[in-house]
Amino acid sequence: MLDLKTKCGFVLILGPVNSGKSTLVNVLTGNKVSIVSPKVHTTRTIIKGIYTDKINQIIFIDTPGIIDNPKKKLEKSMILTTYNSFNDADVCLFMIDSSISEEVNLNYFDVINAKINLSSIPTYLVLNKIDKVKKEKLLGLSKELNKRNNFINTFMISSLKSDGTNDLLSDLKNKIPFGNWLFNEDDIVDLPERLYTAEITREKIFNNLRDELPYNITVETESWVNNSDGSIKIDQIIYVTRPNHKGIVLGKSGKNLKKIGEDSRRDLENIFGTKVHLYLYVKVDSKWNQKSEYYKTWGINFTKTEI
Ligand SMILES: Nc1nc2c(ncn2[C@@H]2O[C@H](COP(=O)(O)OP(=O)(O)OP(=O)(O)O)[C@@H](O)[C@H]2O)c(=O)[nH]1
Ligand SMILES: [Mg+2]
Repeated sequence: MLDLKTKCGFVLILGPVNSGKSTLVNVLTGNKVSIVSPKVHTTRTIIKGIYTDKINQIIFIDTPGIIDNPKKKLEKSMILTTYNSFNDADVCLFMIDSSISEEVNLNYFDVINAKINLSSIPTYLVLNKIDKVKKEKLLGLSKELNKRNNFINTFMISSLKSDGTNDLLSDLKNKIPFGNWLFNEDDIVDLPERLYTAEITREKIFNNLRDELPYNITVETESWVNNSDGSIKIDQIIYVTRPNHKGIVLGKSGKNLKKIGEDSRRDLENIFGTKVHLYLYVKVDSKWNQKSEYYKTWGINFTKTEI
């Protein structure tokens, strides 16, 4: 039976790469749900972060960022996944990095709006990174984008500094429909634990290794054991595509891998509130990014990549 005392809705966060979508999901849910890095295309699939208070349950759908001209198969599949998720949402946040050029942002809007009609569901315009931008620029950008689409509201925020994010959350609570909750009140992320922990390690790879290398890497949780003393033992494999990449991931005397492991373990211990024994192994598999199993675990459609 429909419960009119509770509300429940899906809020999709959509936008160009690096605009701060995952940072916003983490701020709004108050949890580390989705990984963040200064590099583009950090998020590879749909991650659902759950916010619950006494009345409202909002499922924030974080998506892989859009790029103008995707070439690689992984990029195309990721972007297609984003577009396909649009119809699952009650509300959409079109989120951009307001600190980059207005021309680039308007182009992003045109690219995205050509694929999905942003006015077909209630869509907010969210200008992020206002900590780096002058007010006049923000107002100009907001005006131009509002000319192009009938946004139901515009928010200017800094996800990094949690500035304006509470107002956005309050507004969203008014927009989501009445309905029964879909998750338990203490659920924070709708992603299997093994994938979630692999994501945490992938974030450390993005943040510790330079340039293009992280794009050629994936992480798999191979085993997970809950020990009787409450601690968790996790074995993960870091797949690289070339033998020389293995050396770079390891670093001199294993220095890089040690740092990645320490950073990841620290995060995992905070998240799970218990001691974590994390063991990382590096393996070469030149074809990991062409295997359908990989895409399947991530809920990405491998066979269809026409955008
Ligand atoms: N100055 C500033 N930096 C921000 C803000 N929000 C996010 N960032 C930074 O922007 C970078 C990208 O953030 P993400 O949250 O990973 O961006 P994303 O949109 O999820 O990126 P993809 O997953 O690659 O599409 C990170 O270095 C963040 O710390 C903000 O409000 N201000
Ligand atoms: Mg992201």
